[in-house]
Amino acid sequence: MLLVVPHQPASAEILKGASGITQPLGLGYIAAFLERSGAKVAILDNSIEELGPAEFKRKVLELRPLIVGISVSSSSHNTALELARLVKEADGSVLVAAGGSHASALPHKILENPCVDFVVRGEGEETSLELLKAVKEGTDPAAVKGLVFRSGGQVIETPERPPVQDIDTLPFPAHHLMRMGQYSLPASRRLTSAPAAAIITSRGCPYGCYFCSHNNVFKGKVRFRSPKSVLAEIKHLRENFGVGEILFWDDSFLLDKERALEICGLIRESGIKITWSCSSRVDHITADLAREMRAAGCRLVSFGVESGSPEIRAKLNKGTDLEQIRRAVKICREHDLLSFCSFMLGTPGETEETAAETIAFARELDPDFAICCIFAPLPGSVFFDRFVLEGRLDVSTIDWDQYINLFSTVHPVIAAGELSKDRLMELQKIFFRKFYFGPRYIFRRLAKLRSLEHLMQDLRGLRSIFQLKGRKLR
Ligand code: B12
Ligand code: SF4
Repeated sequence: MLLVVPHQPASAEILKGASGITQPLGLGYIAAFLERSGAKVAILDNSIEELGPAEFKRKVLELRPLIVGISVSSSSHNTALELARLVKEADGSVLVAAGGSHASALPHKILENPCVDFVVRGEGEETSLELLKAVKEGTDPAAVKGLVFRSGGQVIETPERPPVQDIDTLPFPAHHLMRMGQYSLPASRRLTSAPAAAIITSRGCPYGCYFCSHNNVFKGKVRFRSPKSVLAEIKHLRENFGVGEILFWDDSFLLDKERALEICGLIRESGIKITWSCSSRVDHITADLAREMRAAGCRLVSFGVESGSPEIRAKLNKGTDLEQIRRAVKICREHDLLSFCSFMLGTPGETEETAAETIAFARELDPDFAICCIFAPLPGSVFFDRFVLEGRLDVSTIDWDQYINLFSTVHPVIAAGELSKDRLMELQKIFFRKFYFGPRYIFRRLAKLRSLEHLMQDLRGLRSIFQLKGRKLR
């Protein structure tokens, strides 16, 4: 099986400079799971390799896989389907399976494309293995849970695949199949000059923010890896790939406080010197936790703040308030942890006044880094379903390239509140200008610069912000 990450759409041209590209963990898990059962697997990350059509077809012909599995997120929908077409052009007998967040939310829509043979819904490890066996042995894929496919002019949807219960039983992602040296962390999250890698230590999130699509893949209750398994992966990355910096990509790394404390304790006891960062909800970080995290090598915590307007926050069902956000950033400051806050403009109900509240709140909070996305209703989220139901979004005509919502070079997909698309793009620029180009911020960043590497990292981030200033919309 050949597992493919599609290249980024053209609308991500500015984003690419700042966002970095981290290891494709989802495909890495599937590859390792298949290899453990004796299958031959390869990973082609085209967001890194950027093979053109001819080279990609050559690669397919050279590897001759039974199945090409393509990861589909909303923003990579178009490039994913372009690759599916190229697979069929190269060799019509190779089967194409699509999986990932977007494919799991809209499997029937994806299957309308004749170049896609199967859609894998939800977690892909067990379903991919069973599908590969069925194809190899010529048995009926209808017996494989978690699939949607065409058969005899009909679309067959097999029963849902239950998520893997004990995620400690999964092998580590197949790093040996990735070009480890070519990955990089987002500009604002890069903390050292050491080789860096991403790890995911839990699956799922128990909250229900209306803009979020986390339930597409990790349904049901949250599952955690044991602290021991997390430490073993850190050691593995350090020993085999020289990794000195880790980004934990969990939706909320601090969700289980005891487990987070245990992970910190194990890192300290092991004597491994590793720098790391994670994401958390603002209501999960506490002073004692922050102290332990700092002592274990954590340098940055990222928070989803979204809006500075209480009225908009209620509409998002975020379940946290402005006071909790202020507290979280203060805890970071007091414990020498950098804070990174993500904001969003253009959600349902947004007005000039609420957008101004968000920009003012970002400045008041004054975290070390801030980004501001323009809202895009993700398939699988409450907002997406609402807009489709209200006739404000038509799934057949959406341009998925518009789903790049940070530094995009095309208009956002929808003006969900009272502000026009042009005004939202203007306000996004104003957000970055006001946040990053105030004298207080510049002075503080300069005071915190520790090395040439830090300076280079700041300059990379700034370059994208400058590009935003002069961006020409397609
Ligand atoms: C890391 C990450 C990123 C990294 C990507 C790095 C990388 N190489 O993977 C960066 C920062 C670049 C990124 C960017 C964006 N991201 Co992102 N990201 C994540 C995050 C936090 C973790 C992904 C991960 O590793 N998960 C762990 C693995 C195990 O799960 P998985 O990837 O889903 O894979 C499993 C299944 O999906 C399935 N599967 C996946 N692919 C395939 C393929 C086949 C063939 C098969 C059979 C199965 C299969 O099997 C896997 C194993 O079980 C997720 C949230 C989350 N918790 O997953 C959001 C998430 C994937 N991102 C999301 C979004 C919206 C974006 C952006 C559009 C945001 C933006 N500001 O523009 C961009 C677009 C990027 C792009 N070009 O597609 C959404 C996706 C929604 C959607 N409908 O597509 C998510 C779900 C966040 C959310 N809660 O809404 N992201
Ligand atoms: S935004 Fe974060 S907290 Fe809210 S549902 Fe998504 S992953 Fe969970």
